[in-house]
Amino acid sequence: HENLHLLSPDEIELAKMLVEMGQSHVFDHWAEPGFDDEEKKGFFDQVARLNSSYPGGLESYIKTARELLADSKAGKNPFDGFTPSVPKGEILTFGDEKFINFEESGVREARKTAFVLVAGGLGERLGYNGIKVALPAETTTGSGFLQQYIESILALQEASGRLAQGDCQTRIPLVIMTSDDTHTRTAELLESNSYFGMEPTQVKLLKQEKVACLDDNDARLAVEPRNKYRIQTKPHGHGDVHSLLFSSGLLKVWHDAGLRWVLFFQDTNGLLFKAIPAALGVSAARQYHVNSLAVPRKAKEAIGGITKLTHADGRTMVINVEYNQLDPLLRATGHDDGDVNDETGYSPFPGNINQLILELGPYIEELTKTGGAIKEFVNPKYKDASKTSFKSSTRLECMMQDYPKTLPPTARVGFTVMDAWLAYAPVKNNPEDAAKVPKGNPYHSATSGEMAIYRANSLILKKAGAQVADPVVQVFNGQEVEVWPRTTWKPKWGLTFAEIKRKVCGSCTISQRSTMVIKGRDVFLEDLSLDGVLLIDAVDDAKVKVRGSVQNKGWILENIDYKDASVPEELRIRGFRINKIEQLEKIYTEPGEFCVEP
Ligand code: UGB
Repeated sequence: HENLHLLSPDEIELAKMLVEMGQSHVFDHWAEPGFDDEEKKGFFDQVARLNSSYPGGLESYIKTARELLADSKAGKNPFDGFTPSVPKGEILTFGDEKFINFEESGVREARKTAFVLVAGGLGERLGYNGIKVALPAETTTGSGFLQQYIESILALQEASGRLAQGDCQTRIPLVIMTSDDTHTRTAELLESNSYFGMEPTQVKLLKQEKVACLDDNDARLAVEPRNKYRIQTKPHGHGDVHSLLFSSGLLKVWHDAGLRWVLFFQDTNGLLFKAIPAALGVSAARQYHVNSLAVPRKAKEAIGGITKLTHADGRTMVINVEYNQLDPLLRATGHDDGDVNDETGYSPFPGNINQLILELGPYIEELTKTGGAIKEFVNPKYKDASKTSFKSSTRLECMMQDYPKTLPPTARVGFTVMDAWLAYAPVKNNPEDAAKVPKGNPYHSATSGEMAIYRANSLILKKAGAQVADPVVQVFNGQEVEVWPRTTWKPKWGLTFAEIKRKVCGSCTISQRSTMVIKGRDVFLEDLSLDGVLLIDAVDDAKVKVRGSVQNKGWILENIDYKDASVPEELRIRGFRINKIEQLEKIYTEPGEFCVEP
């Protein structure tokens, strides 16, 4: 009370709200007026931010927290009354006619799509000190995840524009959700790399705020241990992306500009854009309001399972069930073995890779009702079985894939299953944890993420008619991986299978120890026999044919130990580095027709 005269009317309102919500303890031990007055202002700035960034404000946050904490204490099953079953969706096989048709229509849809990258997570499991989108997706070219994503969107923009009678005006929007942990470094990465070729106005960064931590089952706000004038905060989860998009006003801008889709994706999946054209094609053909990309999932693998839930009262929904909930849910509903592989060697529940395509119109309609609030959950770590106190403060969390939970039953919620080798290879686990992954399950490490890119490219080239040598098995950082030839290309060279097939002609062969990098749009491989390293870099108007035999000493993968601090962290987490011994490199800086015939 003695500090009241220091406060503005808005601050007094906030103080009242806190007291009414049973939070007067946050003012305990405040110094008398004249002491720490700046800190007190800082406290109200923080409370104002916490209040305005949460749909319904802090009051609503505290109320929801009390309800969810009571449910958690009572051990209430969030799926009470629901029976799980395997839902039906579109299952695609890479390279067949259906796939090629979906890819073509997906490229058409791309110019009506906004892309949203959720990149607010620090990636604690990976133990990398930088931001994950800056990590090289592979070290043959060193190109980072964000660079690859942006180059893929630009390639889609160009290809989509070409199909639409040469529309070169369209600029596909990209939103990146950041957090305090990633914002500055993401902005710097973009600025210092000229936005990787995008118009700066095409890219918008939306920063998510953290939410207040809670000390007990009454949802008492946790005060920072080292600063009594601050409330402790933690990340709220990737579900924030919906309310942020809604409050930014961007959805309306996109709708007015004639866009039809919003595509959400995560920070470290180097394969993602190989799956996007076909998935967009599926959304358009099936008129899905929600289309989740999925891959066959090994039972107990740490990705959610897409599940149909049918309630005793008749309600149904198709939704992601997180990996830690699927097994107990199955056991509780008569599946005594829980989450197990079937005769195919995979769980019957497709694995959610958290790439969602939402139809913009129905999305706006829904968010107008909800304000973008997503069903939350709480996961307190209790001190003991009485569940009365926590080991450390907790907070509410939400996930972007829970968006369909509030949709009416009429909503068309579907999914698209792609081959895992084509669509999904995230970089999430540090070397030690990856080495402990059960045999046969994916490592999801920097090592496996990079190797997956080479494998996917090799398999695509094979399907396009090239003879690509089989991989050898090598061990890096304690992980056994298949090492295929290191073939990579810029997205504009081959965005779809049909395009790649057109550029691989005659009888091409690539040996296992080879590396091939194509940085050019109109590069054609004709009867190429590669045993070594070939690098082609050409401007867009240079048409380059590569023929005949290329042979040289090439580039070799050398093991490194992740504990060796003298090696840069982005290499250590892979367990290898590339020793570049000899290569054939051709660079074309002028338009024209060229032939490489060594
Ligand atoms: N992220 C944010 O932008 N903000 C946040 O507050 C938190 C994360 P994780 P997670 O694909 O393998 C998800 O931590 O949450 C971003 C799905 O829930 O990598 O454990 C972050 O930057 C799960 O169903 O993953 O698991 C990153 O880009 C499964 O699909 C993204 O959100 C799993 O991903 C995901 O964050 C998976």
